[in-house]
Amino acid sequence: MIANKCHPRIAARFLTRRIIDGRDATWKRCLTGSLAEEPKGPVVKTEIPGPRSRHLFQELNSLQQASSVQFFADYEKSAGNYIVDVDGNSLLDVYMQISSMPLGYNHPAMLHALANPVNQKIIANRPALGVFPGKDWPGKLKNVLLRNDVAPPSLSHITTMMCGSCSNENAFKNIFIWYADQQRHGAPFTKEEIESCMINQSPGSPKYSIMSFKGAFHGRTLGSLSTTHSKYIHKLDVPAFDWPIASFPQYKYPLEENVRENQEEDKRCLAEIEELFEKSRKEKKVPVAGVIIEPIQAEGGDNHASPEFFQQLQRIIKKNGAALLIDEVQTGGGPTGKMWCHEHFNLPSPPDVVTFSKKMQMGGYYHVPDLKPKQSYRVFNTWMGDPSKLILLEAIVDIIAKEHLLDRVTKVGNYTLQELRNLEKEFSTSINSIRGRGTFIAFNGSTQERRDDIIKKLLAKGIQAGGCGVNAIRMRPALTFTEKHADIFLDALRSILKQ
Ligand code: PSZ
Repeated sequence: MIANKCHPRIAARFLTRRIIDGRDATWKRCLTGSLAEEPKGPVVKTEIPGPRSRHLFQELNSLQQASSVQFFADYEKSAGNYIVDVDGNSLLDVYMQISSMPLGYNHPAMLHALANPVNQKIIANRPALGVFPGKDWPGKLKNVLLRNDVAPPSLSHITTMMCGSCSNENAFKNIFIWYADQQRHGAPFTKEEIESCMINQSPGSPKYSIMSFKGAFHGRTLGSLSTTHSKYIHKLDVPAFDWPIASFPQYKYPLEENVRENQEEDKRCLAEIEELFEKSRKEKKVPVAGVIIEPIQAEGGDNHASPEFFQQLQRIIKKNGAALLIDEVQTGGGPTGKMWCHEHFNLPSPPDVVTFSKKMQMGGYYHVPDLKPKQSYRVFNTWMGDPSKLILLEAIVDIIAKEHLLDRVTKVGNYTLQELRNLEKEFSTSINSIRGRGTFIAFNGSTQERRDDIIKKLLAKGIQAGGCGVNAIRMRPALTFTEKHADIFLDALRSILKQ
């Protein structure tokens, strides 16, 4: 990887000049490198949050509930794998805006795409995509989101949306519409259905459900929140659908030493899923129209399940005439070493729906042709996505392909996992359960306090990491994360564990 010679601020200045006079070509030189120039390593100048962050916090907190803010960033100065805060601290960012920055900060290819005058018109004129899409929209969908090396294998249809929550929310609706159409065997809507739906009563508003899993996170809008079960603070005081919730496998690590127990765990969960299908239909009379599952439960603590579990799950779902929705909001876009994590599972047929957001820049879902609603305006909103985000995604997927970033993710991920396992051997009383695919990696602190303490000390050493679940520390670096960055993380972790 060639480091770019040009600081992002200088690049931005050239970009502005180019926009102003349209003649200066020197900006191009600034944008040909593949990474914005990164610091050589983390630089910590103040405690974090520092005085400037604390000052801004007071200002923001007087306007809104801002207690979740960790520090204020300087996005002009941030570069590649490093986030720079307003107090001048440069932090190696292995969390990347909750897993949503595929190429790190100020990637030249993304800045370049934004400077293109054609793209500026796309950014300035945001369409209501469901009614007035631009002339290039079908082509863009085909060439970016449905590109062979981007779309999940064998999924030919796409609905674009805004965020992860609303992608799941609309995918649920899409599944219910498909399910209802099957129940009425394609017959037209009845007068009773049309009238009853207007007052939220059946048969127009049917009692169907979406099955989800304990520990899952699928977002915070009302329908999605009913399928989220990671933390009470997300849910408390908010009415929820009483939909079935199954157990997600809880494995013992290391996997090689616990094969039989973990297979038993798969069986236990699969039996429970079969039972819930049965009970929902027969006892509760709320049939399950779809099942939503993360390929790796992320917010819930980086819980993995085996390919065999997912294959059997798909079999059970098909047997029950329901749809399988794989939520790849956090796993999609390459961090597991494949564009989509479910590609690791060798499913006999494609999942019915795959939702995405985060690294894909824009929300939405891929789906099988059967799920295309028969009427217009069934799944719809004003924006239905954002063409300006597709400009960025186009630049991103080009770089992923050109620089073979998925192979790199696999290589760096394997290296990091191996080194973490070595650390675990040495410090088994502090960390355990090393797990991951690609650079989508996590390990547990021996207790929640130990986990929190490690994250705090990593930050003091200039590393921005994140927690998940009860006691896990997770890595969600950019796809441009290298062994060099991994070593900085591992050295810091080692010195913390040694203390
Ligand atoms: O606390 C929060 O709201 C967070 S922290 C991390 C997320 C949300 N992740 C979002 C997410 C996800 O990880 C999965 C698997 N599915 C859906 C979502 C919701 O996406 P957004 O946040 O874009 O609505």
